[in-house]
Amino acid sequence: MHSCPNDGHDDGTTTPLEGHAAVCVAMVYVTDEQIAQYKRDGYLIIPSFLSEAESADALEGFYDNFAGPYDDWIAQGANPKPGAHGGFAADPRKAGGATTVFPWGNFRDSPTGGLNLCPVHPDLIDACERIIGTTNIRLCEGHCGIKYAMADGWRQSGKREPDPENARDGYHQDYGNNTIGPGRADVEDDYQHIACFYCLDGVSPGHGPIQMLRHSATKPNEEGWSAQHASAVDSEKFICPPGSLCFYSIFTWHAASDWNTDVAPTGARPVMWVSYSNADRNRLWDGGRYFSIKGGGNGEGWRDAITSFTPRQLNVAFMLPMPGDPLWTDEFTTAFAGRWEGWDRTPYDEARGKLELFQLEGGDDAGDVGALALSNLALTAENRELKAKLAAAALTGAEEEEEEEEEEEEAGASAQLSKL
Ligand SMILES: O=C(O)CCC(=O)C(=O)O
Repeated sequence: MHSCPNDGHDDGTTTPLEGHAAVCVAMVYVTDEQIAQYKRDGYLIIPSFLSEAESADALEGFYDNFAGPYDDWIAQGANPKPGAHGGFAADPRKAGGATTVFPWGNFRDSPTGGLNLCPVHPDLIDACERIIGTTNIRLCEGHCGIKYAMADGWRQSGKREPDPENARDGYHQDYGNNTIGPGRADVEDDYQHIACFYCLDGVSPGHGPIQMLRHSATKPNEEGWSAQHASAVDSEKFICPPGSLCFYSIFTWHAASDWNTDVAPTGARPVMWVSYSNADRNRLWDGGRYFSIKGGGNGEGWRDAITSFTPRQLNVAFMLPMPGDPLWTDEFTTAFAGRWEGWDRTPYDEARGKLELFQLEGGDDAGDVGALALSNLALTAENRELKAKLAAAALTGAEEEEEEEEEEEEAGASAQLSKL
């Protein structure tokens, strides 16, 4: 058993503190069983994911950088004024203006790292690596939001909820804002893009808890099924102590809920959204804030760009791999086309078709596809072999062409001679 400074989780497991990681044996805090549960249910709630000290520091960092607590909001007039994150918020206590997105200032020199620890907590990184199945992952998102006690179901974004006229306030999946990738049924998730909510303060009944719907309760193909309806029996409210974390996926159905001032007349619910995705070369389109719909533009802008850009323009703008990349399986291409009506899938299908033909025919005729695939294939291990084959075939093809040309020239010359 190692001994090293740790942050002492409630269940006795430990995380080495920064600066000691190299000499400590890191413990797995989110267990394999919990990860299996996450994949089975579509979400996983870990109460008190942050230690008490981490949680308190993060909350102070939240008030300093993003928005003050309920008392500040009341003291400032509790106006439903436009504030941070497109809704209502008290002024931050220390930052000049509300800072919604990671990274934040550590104004108090917090010993645990303050608000910035949340998105890059070693236990979170460790769990995300194991869920995604690689250490090559990247943080895509870390941003704050707050909801204050307000009557009549007002939410932080400034809308009433549940809002029958705006389905986005009901049960929904998050992929629409988090990725330009295709929509999927939650059970088809490939777990390459993880979303999480931190509740930085305790959430009690009445505090507008987020509601999570288990995979097993989602039956989108069943006639008459609606998430809204299913939630009445099957959803779990994220009621928790401070510093709790809920892993979910961008395809998990979930919803906001009303703040209930009868039950909780005062208070606030500060949260942080965090997401991670696979950082493989051909997944870089998937979720980094500046390559997601959350990062910029609007729905119309994204639709216009995706349906009018050439493959190369899509490649430089959003890191969408070029035709010929292994990402563009028939299934993925169809799903992508399903999301972006008007997107031209032809170059992707053609390149895949040529590659398949090439592979089927044992690489005898590299032709155009050889050059195309050579320039577009990801330099991953599984592609190296194919790349070498293509190069060899392209070489053989060129030699054969040269030989053919020489033969033709010789034949032409002897025909000329025989005419003389
Ligand atoms: O904060 C909430 O109450 C709901 C959040 C939500 O549904 C979302 O971020 O997708």
